Formats: sequence, structure tokens, C-alpha cells
Amino acid sequence: MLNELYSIRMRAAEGGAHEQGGRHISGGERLGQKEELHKLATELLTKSLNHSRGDCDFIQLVIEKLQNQEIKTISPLPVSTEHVQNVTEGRKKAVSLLSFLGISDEAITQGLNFLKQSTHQRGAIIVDSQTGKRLDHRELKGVRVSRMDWHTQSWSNWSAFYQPFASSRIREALALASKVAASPYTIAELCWSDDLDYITGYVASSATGYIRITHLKNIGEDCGGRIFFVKQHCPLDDYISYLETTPVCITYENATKH
Ligand code: WAQ
Ligand code: MG
Ligand code: MG
Ligand code: MG
Repeated sequence: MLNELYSIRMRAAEGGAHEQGGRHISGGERLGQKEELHKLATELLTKSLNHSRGDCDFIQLVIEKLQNQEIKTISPLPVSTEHVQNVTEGRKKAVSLLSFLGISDEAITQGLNFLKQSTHQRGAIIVDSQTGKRLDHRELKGVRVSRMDWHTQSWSNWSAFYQPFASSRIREALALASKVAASPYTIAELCWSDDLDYITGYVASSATGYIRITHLKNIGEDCGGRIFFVKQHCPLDDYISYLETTPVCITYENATKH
């Protein structure tokens, strides 16, 4: 994916566009060459039109050619799974991982509260890992990580090797988490889906890898999102610019278990 790369992004809402108060249904971001754009557009449309959060009446697709930008190549984070029996156990596990990574109790509590209350959030919330304060001023828009995707062959190799994880949901989540963790300002990410039918979430960091936790909410709940816990004095504009605009390609070479 070196030359002539395009970014393709989708966002979909119900009750009008997001900026007009519409409720967020689905989003997605991919990278591809010109000849892949038809296929990618179809995949993103299909994603928005068949969504457990509901029927959208606003869909926006944006395609942008990347102009001579250097593409950062990174490896996917190693993946592991914590099997827990219920939400209480799952959140306890998340708290202990975040605490182990040096995030303050206050920040962990704030992060969890944000996710429990987020039912319309379309991008991530950036939280100071010590004070627990929300740092971005994006409200429901949040910060949408964009311009990242798997190298096509790398995804084939990786998903063949890690068969149980070969879903488009995990494909997207792992690409996003790997890009986020690759920033020196990220300490950890906490995520669970806002989709009603998906309760596995994760804690990810460059130190621990991508740790899936099988119950982070109850089935049928529409709360969820992403919290990026950052180092104190993180240069916010640079950090957000990296997340939104730096093109990142996830590559996976050999079939050796991490
Ligand atoms: N940038 C920032 N935030 C995002 C992005 C993005 N590109 N994509 C999604 N979000 C936020 C937004 O608030 C969504 O509403 C929320 O996250 C949830 O997104 O088994 O499916 O796509 O290993 O519903 C994780 C576990 C699944 C997968 C996460 O999230 C596994 C998931 P969803
Ligand atoms: Mg997604
Ligand atoms: Mg990091
Ligand atoms: Mg969702």
C-alpha cells in the first residue's frame, strides 16, 4: 500500500446527520488503492445498512487521496483473552489492568463512567491518566481515529493464523488499538462496543498488548465507546492530529506466535 493510497470513511446516523442531532449508528474507516474503492465503499455501506443499533437515515462516505504522505507501518498488538463470567468480574479485570499500567483510580472511575453513559458518542474520549479530566472538547463527536487499515495480505495471514479472531469487528478494533497504542502519549485504551449485541471489550496498551475481556457490559445495552488514557502534559493537538490524519498500515509478516 505505498502509492496512490486513498482514505475512505463512513459515518451513519438516525434522525438526521450527527451535527443535526442524529443518533450515531455506525462508522468505519479504511485505506485502499483506487481499484479497491468500489469494494470498500460497498463494504462500508453494507456495514451501515445492517446495523444492530438501528436503521440510519443519514450516511456519509468521504474518499480522500493521500497526497504524498509517508505511511507509518506498525505491527498488530499481540492478542489475548480474559474469560470472565459477568460484567462485574469483567470491569474489575479492566480496572486492575488499567491500575497496573499506572492510571489513577480517579481516572479509571471517570473513564468507566464516561463509557457507561455514552450512548451517542461517535469518537473516542481523551482522558488525563492522572487527573481523570476529559481533555478533548469534542463532545459527542469525540476524536475519530482514521487513516489506518491492515495491509491486505497481512490480514489474510494474521486471520488465518488466529482463526477464532477472523471477524471484521476484530479486524477494525485491532487496527485502531494498534495505531492508538503506537503513540508515545497513549498509556492505555479502554473499549467496549455501543452495539446492543456485542459485550466483549478490551484494554489495550503497548505494554500489555490487546487484552480482550469477554463481558464488559450486558447484552441489550447501547452504551459504549473508547477512552484513551494519556500521559500528563500530552501535546493534545499533535496527539489528535496523529490519530486523525497519520496514515498507518498494519503489517504482519510471519506466522510465529507473539
Ligand atoms: N475512532 C474513535 N472512536 C471510535 C472509532 C474510531 N475510528 N470507531 C468507533 N469508535 C468509538 C465510537 O464511540 C463507537 O460508538 C464506539 O467506539 C464503539 O465502536 O472481540 O465493535 O465499532 O476483540 O461498536 C471490541 C472488541 C469491539 C472486539 C469494539 O466497537 C473483540 C466495537 P464499535
Ligand atoms: Mg467500529
Ligand atoms: Mg504507547
Ligand atoms: Mg458500534
